[in-house]
Amino acid sequence: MSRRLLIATHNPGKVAEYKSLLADLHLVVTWLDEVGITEDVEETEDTFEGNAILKARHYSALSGLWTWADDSGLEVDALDGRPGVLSARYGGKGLTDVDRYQKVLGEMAGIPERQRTARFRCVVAIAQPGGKVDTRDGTLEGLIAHAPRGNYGFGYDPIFYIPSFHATLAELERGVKNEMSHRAEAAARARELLGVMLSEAEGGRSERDKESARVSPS
Ligand code: ITT
Repeated sequence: MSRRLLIATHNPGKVAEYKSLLADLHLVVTWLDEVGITEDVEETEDTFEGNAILKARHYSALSGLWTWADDSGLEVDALDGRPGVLSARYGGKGLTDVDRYQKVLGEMAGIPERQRTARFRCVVAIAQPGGKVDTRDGTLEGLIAHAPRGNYGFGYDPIFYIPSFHATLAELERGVKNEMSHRAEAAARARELLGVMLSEAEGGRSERDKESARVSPS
């Protein structure tokens, strides 16, 4: 029987993206809503790694399944790494994506080009039920633009300028972004990690099976 892998998100877009990436691993990929988990764990850690691990452990314990969780956000060097882990809630509750990137633009007013460096980071954590948890990360380097441009994507995409593309992330079609994004890089690395963790778990299990066959009376 195939193993089930829980993607720890309520976001169906993320599930679809990860499902296609993991298609050849012979796993049944499921997600929080499908297994009836409605609660949201509070992301209390101050690093992406910490929050990804917290989510993976929490939902794995709750479901008893292998669990894949991610955390991501924007780090701006001139703002000492802000909004960072606060990216989704920067400036407080009730703000829109536009309000949040306008806040970043306001804080960057007067900062010259060479000091506008920033990156998106994503960390994926994988938890084995009652066992190991490990992480892999991905980054996408760019500059904070002086004004928003483009309508694709979400979040801070309109103010994230990539010099080699002469465009903001919001000016690039989804397929282009998905090939080089921080999430794509973290996911590709985590996919390899998952393969290794699964085969180690299988190896451990078959060793234990052999051992118990040797010691159990027939
Ligand atoms: P979950 O339900 O899966 O936790 P989320 O909305 O919290 O989804 P993430 O943890 O992936 O989403 O991202 C946190 C925030 O970081 C997100 O709300 C955006 O503001 C920002 N962000 C992350 N990746 C981004 C991207 O590719 N483009 C623009 N903004 C991004």
